[in-house]
Amino acid sequence: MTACAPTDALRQEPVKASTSTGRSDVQEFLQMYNEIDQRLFTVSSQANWLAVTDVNEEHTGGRIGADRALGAFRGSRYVIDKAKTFLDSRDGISDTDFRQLDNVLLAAAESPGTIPDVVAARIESEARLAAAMDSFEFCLERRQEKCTKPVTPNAIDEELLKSSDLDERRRYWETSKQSGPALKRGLAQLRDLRNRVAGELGYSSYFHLQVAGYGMTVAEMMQLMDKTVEDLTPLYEQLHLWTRRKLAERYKQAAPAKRIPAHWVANRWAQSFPGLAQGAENDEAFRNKQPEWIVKQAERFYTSMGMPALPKSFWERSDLYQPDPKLKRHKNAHASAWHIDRDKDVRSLMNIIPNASWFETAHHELGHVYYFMAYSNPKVPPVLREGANRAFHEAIGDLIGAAARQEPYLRAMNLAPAGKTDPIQKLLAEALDNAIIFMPFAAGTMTHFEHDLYEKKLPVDRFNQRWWDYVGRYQGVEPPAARGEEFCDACTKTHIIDDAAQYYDYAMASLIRYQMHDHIARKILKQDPRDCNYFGDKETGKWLWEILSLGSTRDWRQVMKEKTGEDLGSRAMVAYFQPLMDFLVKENGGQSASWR
Ligand code: X8Z
Ligand code: ZN
Repeated sequence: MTACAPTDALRQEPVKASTSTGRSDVQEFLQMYNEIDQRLFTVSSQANWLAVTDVNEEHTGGRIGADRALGAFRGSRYVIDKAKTFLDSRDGISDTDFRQLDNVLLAAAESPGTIPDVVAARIESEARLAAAMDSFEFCLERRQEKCTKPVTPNAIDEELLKSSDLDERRRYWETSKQSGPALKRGLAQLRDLRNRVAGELGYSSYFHLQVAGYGMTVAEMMQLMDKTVEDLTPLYEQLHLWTRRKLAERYKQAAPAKRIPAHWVANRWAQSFPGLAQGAENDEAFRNKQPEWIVKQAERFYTSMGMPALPKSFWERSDLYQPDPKLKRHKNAHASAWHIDRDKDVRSLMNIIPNASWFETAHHELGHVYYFMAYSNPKVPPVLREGANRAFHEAIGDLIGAAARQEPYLRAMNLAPAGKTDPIQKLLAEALDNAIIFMPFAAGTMTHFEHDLYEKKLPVDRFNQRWWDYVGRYQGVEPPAARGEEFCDACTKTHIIDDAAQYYDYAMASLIRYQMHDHIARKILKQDPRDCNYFGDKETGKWLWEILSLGSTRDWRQVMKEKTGEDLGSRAMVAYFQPLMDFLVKENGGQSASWR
């Protein structure tokens, strides 16, 4: 069996790469484009991989060179003119070819050859800022300008999860914000360059260009995000009220009347409130495991549903664990998945230590990797080897990660805490860890901040104030003390630097995930969505694989409607958590939950 050939249940007939109908001039152009683009993309991905897994001047230079070569091809006048001409004369062009041409133009807009100096400056600035972020050393103690106590992001997270000493918590939280000032000016410059690039092909900003990948306008995306926040606010407010009391008990303080101090929370950006639900989280179960077991166990979930094993090259080429500090190798701290050649070379970058959070993240990353593997098939031309949309890509691993929290599965794998877990505590843990608490951060704070950054050209001396305005408004969280413009707390979030103007992807992914989960539980497994088990279910695997293997050959709205029977929305998510809402309203005794 070749590396990622599907198992029997999922086998597909190989088909020729190009569609047999449609205009031959268009097909000739697309064939040429796909071939060259795939090669240049591979070179660029390899260089980028080196640049983020081993940050040094040489690798940053390599990335800049490879990205410039890719950009020069994608944004060449020839490519832009051809794609535009074909798109204008729609006649006789098949749907797949039309979608390819659309993607060709979107990629061209990232590096238009009509402004080569701006494109070159943007590529360089992006590489240098990423290198500055990836090699940043967080420091707990300094003596005479020298760091005497460096600390890893993993160690900061562990401290914030465990410590109930508020002074210590504050020290660690403030340390986690040290990278902001070092990145602030660079982000302001990069924002201007990104906007100038996007403006060249008529986009109002870089934010607009990223939203265009969904076939949506900026106003439509913002409306969807605002509606999502609105739909989930009643539950978020109840959770917030409950959390205020819970944390106050833990720290032996009076409960905050309104906003929660940021250093009270076990996540650096308060995008989740982990470690609070009783007996539903079981970090201990992971303590005696090897880091490799975490990824293997995640893989087992996918293979149990009939998906293929990860290719051997995944294990050889990925970079999954924390580097040995003695080696002084600087490596990006944030998990990611890579489709190096738009074919069989799939990898992941993580810094796994055995705990519940990395267990979840490993499932997330493998969701991306299985998506890569599924759409790398002859029916999908390389230019369409993407998710139905970017949010679909984010949703798959979260769906499986959530399935891996289900009790029957945890029991079978000896990962469940002793005794039967209260179902409400389980729902509570899910809502706090990554579902409901996440939504005002993703759809509110992050999306609105980046909207203002790019669309409104937010002045650099208002970055931090705007950030905390949104954190306060959407999340009900405040800094331990005033944070002036000498800081850039938004800059400490990886995506603001190197995944720009895309964070609404994750909010939309949450909607997609609950919609898919609802369908799988009720229509395929015929089980209760709050107590079901996909592990080993081949039919669920087949249903998912059908979606994954389409890549972006179909419109995502149609895929959603056909596969789940409804349009994208928050219905399934709200329904799933309804028992938790009822519980919290009682528990909170009808107190006013709002901090506004
Ligand atoms: O960045 C990620 C993944 C990589 S695509 C680990 N996530 C977001 C984050 O960490 O902020 C997953 C959920 C949200
Ligand atoms: Zn992801």
